Amino acid sequence: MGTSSEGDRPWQSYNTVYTNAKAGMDGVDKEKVQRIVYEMSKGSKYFENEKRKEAFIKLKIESLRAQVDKLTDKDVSHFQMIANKKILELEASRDLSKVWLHTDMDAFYAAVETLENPSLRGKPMAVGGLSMISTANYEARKFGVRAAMPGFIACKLCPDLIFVPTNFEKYTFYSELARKVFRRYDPDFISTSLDEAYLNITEVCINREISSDEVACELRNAIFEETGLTCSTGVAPNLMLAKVCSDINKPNGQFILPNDRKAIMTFISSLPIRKIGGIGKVTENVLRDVLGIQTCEDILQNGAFLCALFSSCSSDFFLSVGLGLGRTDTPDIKMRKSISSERTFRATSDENFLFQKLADIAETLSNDMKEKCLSGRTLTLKLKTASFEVRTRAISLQKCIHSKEDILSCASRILKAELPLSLRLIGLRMSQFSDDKNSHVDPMQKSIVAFLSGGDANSSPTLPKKQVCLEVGDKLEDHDGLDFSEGQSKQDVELDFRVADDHTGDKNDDRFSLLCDSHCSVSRSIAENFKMNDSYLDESKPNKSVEPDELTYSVERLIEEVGLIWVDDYICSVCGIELPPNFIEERREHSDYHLAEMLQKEESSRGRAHLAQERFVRKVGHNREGTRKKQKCPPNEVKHIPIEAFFTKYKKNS
Ligand code: TTP
Ligand code: MG
Repeated sequence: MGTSSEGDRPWQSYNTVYTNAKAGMDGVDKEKVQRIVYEMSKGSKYFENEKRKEAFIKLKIESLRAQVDKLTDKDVSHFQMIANKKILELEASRDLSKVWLHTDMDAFYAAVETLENPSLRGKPMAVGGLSMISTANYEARKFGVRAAMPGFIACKLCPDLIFVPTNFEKYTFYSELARKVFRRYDPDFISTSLDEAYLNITEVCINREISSDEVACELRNAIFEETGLTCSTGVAPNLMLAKVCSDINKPNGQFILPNDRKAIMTFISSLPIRKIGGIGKVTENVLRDVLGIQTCEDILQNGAFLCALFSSCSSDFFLSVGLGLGRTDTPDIKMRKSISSERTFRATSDENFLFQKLADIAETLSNDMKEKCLSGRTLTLKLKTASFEVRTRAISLQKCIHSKEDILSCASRILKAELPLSLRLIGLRMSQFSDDKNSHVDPMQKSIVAFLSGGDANSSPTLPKKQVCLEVGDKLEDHDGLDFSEGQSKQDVELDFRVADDHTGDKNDDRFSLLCDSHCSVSRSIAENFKMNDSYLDESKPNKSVEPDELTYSVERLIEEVGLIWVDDYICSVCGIELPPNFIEERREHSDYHLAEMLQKEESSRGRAHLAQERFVRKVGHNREGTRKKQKCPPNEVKHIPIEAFFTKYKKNS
């Protein structure tokens, strides 16, 4: 962030996700982008929030530096021995027998829109709107325009930018076409978002006696033939490296890393740590500023310090990155946790229409359940109101049901209690199936924690969360393992990613706190802002120092209650932007963005305290005593100042 020591170019140290390069942004004038982003944000609540985050990272860095300074030579050689031992053990686990391919569509949403409207070809365009864009084509990226950037900043960077609204149905359609191709190569492929997947192509290479290079080429051609869209692929011995590789020759390219230790170590040696999934801005800054680590090779050279400063889990993770190790197996996930169906439509309060939709959904759900021989006891109704507020209401039944009539009868009762309402989406989800031996955790099921870590998910002790379960080859974003009715959001999944191999139960675990800092920093800022604006947080423990998991959990709840949840683990309930679960940093940034917007609304209604209070209660859905209130007030009662005005207003005043 800008300080006096940065003289007249404070933007040079202003790094948000907007200034972070994506594929196709190599030649971009980074300083110009930084300056524009800085100038458009300066003085805003968003900017203040960024500053708070920076301050938090600085504190973390200072404290770690102090720890380094205290280490004696004897300490260092002790930790060097520990590091050497770990490296030997990790090295012994190296598996070079698998060939993994990661594939990622190029400028996916933008490419779909261009396919359907060829007049967009060659012109800078972004999918989204003035408040937020989902992605930009490669022409727009040359100007520094990128996904997760507010559209009004993108306009400033590229005045000729064309905006196209998002159309999720289209992207799902093309994604399904691509998945049909993936299945030919690996029926158990792992899909992590609509546009990317991991395929184990080991057997294809062996059975057809062709190289991984040829498979990658063939697959890309097949995807192009089926969809008319290009993708990029990476091939490597593990999932972590395959993902890094698919980004190297983007767009419409491929990169093959051979199953050879020497080749891997050479590749890894100059690789910036930020390229590794799971290493975000906070970790990058901390490792760089405390130990001077920039590349994966630097990690190995700092093994002793990493072991001294961080927990065993964290240092294992860092060292495995330094050795270019990653998962090599497909998760063995057999059981489904829930099944759902939903429909989106133009917002309406016509009750005949809504009940007809409900009947259609109940029929689809019932048919799907019959097909899979399922019968369930918990029915959840999901509603999205005209103002994008998402509500879920769950009902637990005495017996398991699966027929359309039974489902509809229960669902109708729940829906009736919510009406009158103007709705744009209705969904039904059935869970707690009759063959669930243990209603919450089936030992056969693995959470994403286990999937990424290869460990035992059920032993992950730190977070009070449920588990998300997948079926082999099923798509991540479609799964409903979490029960919203119990006050948990699917953002837990992101935390799982971050604490992937933390099974120690040690709440002081450094890696946990380090890797969760990014969450906590947002979390804290949200919490702090709430403290400033309304003492929402539990007043019985105002000065308690909160454990990271506890803090994160309470803020997860807070975010959910102020309205931001990731519907279907994909769609922001506040603005409708789609943001896959693996875009951890973008999601964090996005939450901050809404936080800033929300604070702006708070400010704009200052002086009308009674209105603000009413709105706050309405938004949060709770009164002070914590009982849920039904939302009945019309949504636009309080004047809404658009986010772009919010940014500029503060600039003028500064
Ligand atoms: P990405 O694969 O990250 O981006 P991309 O496919 O647009 O471009 P490329 O892979 O060539 O770099 O994301 C896939 C889609 O996910 C993207 O087209 C739109 C959506 N998305 C969002 O909605 N919000 C985001 O912040 C990001 C990063 C992506
Ligand atoms: Mg992509």
